[in-house]
Amino acid sequence: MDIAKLTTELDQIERRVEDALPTLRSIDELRRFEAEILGKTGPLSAFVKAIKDFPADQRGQVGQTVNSRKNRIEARLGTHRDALQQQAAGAEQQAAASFDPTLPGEWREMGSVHPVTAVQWEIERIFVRLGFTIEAGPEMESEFFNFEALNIPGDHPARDMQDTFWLKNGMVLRTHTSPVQIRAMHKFGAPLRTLVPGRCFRYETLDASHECTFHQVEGLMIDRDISIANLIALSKTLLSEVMHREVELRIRPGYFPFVEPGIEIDMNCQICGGRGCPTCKHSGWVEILPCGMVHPNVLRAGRIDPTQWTGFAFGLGLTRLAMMKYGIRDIRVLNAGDLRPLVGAQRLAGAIIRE
Ligand code: FA5
Repeated sequence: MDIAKLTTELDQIERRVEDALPTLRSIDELRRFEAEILGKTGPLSAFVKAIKDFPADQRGQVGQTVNSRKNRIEARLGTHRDALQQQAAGAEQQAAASFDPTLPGEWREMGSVHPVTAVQWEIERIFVRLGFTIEAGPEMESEFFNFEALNIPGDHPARDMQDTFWLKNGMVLRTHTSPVQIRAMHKFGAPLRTLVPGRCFRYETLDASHECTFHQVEGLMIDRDISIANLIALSKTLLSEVMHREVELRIRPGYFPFVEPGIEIDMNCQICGGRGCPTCKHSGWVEILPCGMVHPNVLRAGRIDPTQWTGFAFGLGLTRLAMMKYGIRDIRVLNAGDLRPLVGAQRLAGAIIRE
């Protein structure tokens, strides 16, 4: 390369810089351009490296030319940086001066928890106040915990009460939260107060009030001299606290092999006010809280002495309670993944959580 060609190429670089400056509107853009022109792999570094290839008598002049052009370009970019920084400071000042703290804030749509979660948290708060611990158990459960330990042996007709998903490995998807009763007894012994919210699975025909995946909350209290009166009083308090009003309940005998006596507590349907609708299968009542006194065989399976201790257990239909609370007519919308039918309920649920 000769000096004339070098000068032409330096001219071109300077022109490129001049052309680019008006398009560089932010410090970031400027920084990127600077790196392109002045960086190690840029054209100016290549010229600096090339100085040594010129004949010795020309090197001084070439060096001077390259350095002075480099300084000029650096100065030009520096001036542009100052201008951009001033502009940014001015814009900030202007924004601060035009900020009106009396204007109403921007409305942002709030997210919310799922209605079932909202009711679950509410129930947990009530029971934690009463000294209950919150437990969890596995959703894939052994036949022993799901049935046998709950006084439902293999040949017992009560196995047909809960349509079961059997897995290839011989386990089941738990059909109820009751297996955690036994797990909690093994873990804590007596006395014991525990609450177990959780997902359950049944091979059901779906309708407005039956899903194959739904939530229950198991409650278990074991102590000395626990009676069915304690259970009924607690159930009434629980349901009216969750619904935030007195609710009409119907108590009738119920059969579950793991309790004796067993009772069913139904709530009058909050969707139709008890007149009858598809949600309550036109009966005016919704099965919500089956419960009873823990069967001695179950206490034994839990390694608790039934001559010393008594207890009650319940298996609240959490999903159905959430439907009653938020006026959700069809259980299928809860798991459908379409948020639109849930929006109203979720707003209410959000309000409850923020209370
Ligand atoms: C049981 O699951 C017993 N483990 C409850 C229990 C626990 C009784 C402790 C006594 C002592 P049941 O099958 O009735 O019982 O179910 C309990 C509640 O879960 C029902 O009242 C209902 O509200 C709800 N439920 C049951 N099946 C479904 C379903 N397919 N979809 C939605 N909710 C359901």
